[in-house]
Amino acid sequence: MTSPGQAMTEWWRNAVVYQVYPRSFADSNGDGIGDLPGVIAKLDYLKSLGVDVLWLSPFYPSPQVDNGYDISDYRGVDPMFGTLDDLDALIAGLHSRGMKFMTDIVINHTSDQHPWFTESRKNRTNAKRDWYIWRSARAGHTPGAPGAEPTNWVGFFGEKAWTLDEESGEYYMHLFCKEQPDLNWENADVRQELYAMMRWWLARGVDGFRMDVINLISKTYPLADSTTKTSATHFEAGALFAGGPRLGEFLAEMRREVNGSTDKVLLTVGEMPGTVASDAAGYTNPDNSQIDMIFQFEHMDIDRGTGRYDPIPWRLTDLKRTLGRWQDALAGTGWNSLYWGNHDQSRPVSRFGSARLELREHSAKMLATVLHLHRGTPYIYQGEELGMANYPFETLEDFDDVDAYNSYRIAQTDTGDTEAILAGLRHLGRDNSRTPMQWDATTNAGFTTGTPWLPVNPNHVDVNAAVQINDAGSVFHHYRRLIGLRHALDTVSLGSFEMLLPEDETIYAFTRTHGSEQLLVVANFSDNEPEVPLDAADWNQLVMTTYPDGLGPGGPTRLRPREARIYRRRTTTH
Ligand code: TEU
Ligand code: CA
Repeated sequence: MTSPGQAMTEWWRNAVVYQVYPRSFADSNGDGIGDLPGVIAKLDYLKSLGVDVLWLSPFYPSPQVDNGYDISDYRGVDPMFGTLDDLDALIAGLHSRGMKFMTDIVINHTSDQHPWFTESRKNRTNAKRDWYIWRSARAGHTPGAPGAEPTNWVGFFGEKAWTLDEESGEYYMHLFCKEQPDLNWENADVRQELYAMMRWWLARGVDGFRMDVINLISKTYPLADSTTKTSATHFEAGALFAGGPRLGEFLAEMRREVNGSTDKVLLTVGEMPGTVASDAAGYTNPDNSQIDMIFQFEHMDIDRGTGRYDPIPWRLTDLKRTLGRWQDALAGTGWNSLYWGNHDQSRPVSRFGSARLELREHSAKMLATVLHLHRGTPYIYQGEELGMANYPFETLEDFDDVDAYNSYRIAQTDTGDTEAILAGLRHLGRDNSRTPMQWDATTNAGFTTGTPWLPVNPNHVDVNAAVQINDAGSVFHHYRRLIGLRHALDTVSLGSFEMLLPEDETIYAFTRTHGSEQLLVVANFSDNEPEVPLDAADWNQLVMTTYPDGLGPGGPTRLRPREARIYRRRTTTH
């Protein structure tokens, strides 16, 4: 049993992961869609940032109904992104620079174009029928009639979780689009085929797996109606389609079959929407040999009202309460993933930073400082290191996301308030993080020589990598310094966490302690200049501040707008 704070020696304990959404990162052939050669061309950029792992979102053959999270061939590369040779070159390029490659696998569901599903749906008796979740119409109901779905479940994109296959007269389950049928993990053949696929990727040099919605692979059987109103990010713990009774068993089996097949220490990360901290502590406890860390969603809910695209004012005390709860719950033997954004979330600087343009950079640096000084593994989503912001979407046609279109259509029928859903999508929509990476101030931000699949943010003339790489005071270099601090100090990666000022709605403050070294982080989440209600005499070594000129006129006891500071001291009491 590893004791709290005991040195945990896996390489990823002080690593920083950078997520690339290939479609929007760099386009090498002018078709307006990012691709693998484009990623390869930017490896020196990632190396200069100092990140350790590249997490690549799906690049596999896919009809692209959900931008690749609907896979039709697990062992290939979609021609729009390149070839397997390109992928091998990417992995080799990362390894030659001392970086690692984590691939994103979607194994709760496949595309409906996957050969397994086209076989499975042929008839009720074929060998692949039980590879998916098929059920007859609800007793007493005619297939296709309203209410005939086997259960009342509503999926993540707001639609019913069952679609009738006219051919066979049965329904199949899909917790996302109808083009994403759920695999039946109760079938051992399915599991073994997926483990074999994962081992195939290990043989190609993969160093880890990000597993999409992996807590959905164990459903609660027999399948029954849900008694709680659940939506994508608001479902109560124990929802019938998440975190079912066999999840730990499946994760442990996967670890034996996949991690156990290599001497490499892999990084395994499970995306687990709706999981609560107490469950996560079990999944990530090394003694349980299940998974290294998980993506949880609790802090992604603090600014959502009844629906995923129903933005509400959020409170700093709520943010501190949830992040603090997860730090405490995973303090001993668990492990956190730390993130503000990814390809499913809007840009953190627009969501949690200042509305004032002149405070955008300060907001980005402050948010980065707070996140990267927590205990766990920090994730940087492409462009976050530049302070990239939400795009000024106007009409529904500006978006290119199935989740946006579904949500709009559901709002049309449910409330009729299409302005409200559009406002919600503008603030929280996934496409905000999917607009092209901003490399420079030229046309299309250097992302493509063609027409980009999503428009480039007009602010790229000011917010771009080229200008920031040459500016030591930029957001880019602040991220680089934070990564360097994590690599240098065990206190950052392993130190115990204590939240301070839990009831303060302006300042986020906490300490990290490891042996006799203690760090203090104080961050101002406001546009004002609050007093720092802490004993400045105790903290005399300033490690870092997000303002270029050291402490402001207010000295150590006053923070400037959206400023964060890191202090260090030696303690004798530890
Ligand atoms: O997201 C799953 C998930 O947690 C959803 O609630 C997600 O936040 C949703 O997309 C809300 O808009 C994963 C992938 O990250 C996402 O891109 C995919 O669309 C989804 O699974 C299905 O594979
Ligand atoms: Ca391309």
